[in-house]
Amino acid sequence: MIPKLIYVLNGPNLNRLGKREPGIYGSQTLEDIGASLLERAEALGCTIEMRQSNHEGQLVDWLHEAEDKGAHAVLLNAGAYTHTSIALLDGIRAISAPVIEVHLSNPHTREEFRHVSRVGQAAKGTIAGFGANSYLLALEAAAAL
Ligand code: DHK
Repeated sequence: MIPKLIYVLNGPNLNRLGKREPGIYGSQTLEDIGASLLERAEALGCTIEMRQSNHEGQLVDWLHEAEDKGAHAVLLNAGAYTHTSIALLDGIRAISAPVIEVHLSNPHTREEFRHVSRVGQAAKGTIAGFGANSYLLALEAAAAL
């Protein structure tokens, strides 16, 4: 069976995971999360393409790339662009692959400006608040689509 290709796109400041506000985002690095995803992906019959950028346009380009490469789904933690980026909202709408919004923290329990999600307006669904485990739960959901 051909493995399902899952893109995992990470936005600004997520390259600082492990050092960045560990009380909110936990102690695992993005590399740690990538390693756990890889392991789980294998068991689920998926392959993972994981990326991180601090630049909005790069994330849009990768959404298009995911579509062009025939991705089964995209997991997207757009960091702060979640709350501001109409370019990402349009980018999600511009592809047919389902996008699952992922967050380590639960933005709804935090500052008011985090309560709005542009990404969430176009996402298939959202998994938030489970720390690094949010990514694994999102992968399970993506594999089951
Ligand atoms: C990550 C960020 O960088 C924040 O800007 C979001 C999200 C929440 C997270 O919890 O993964 O507000």
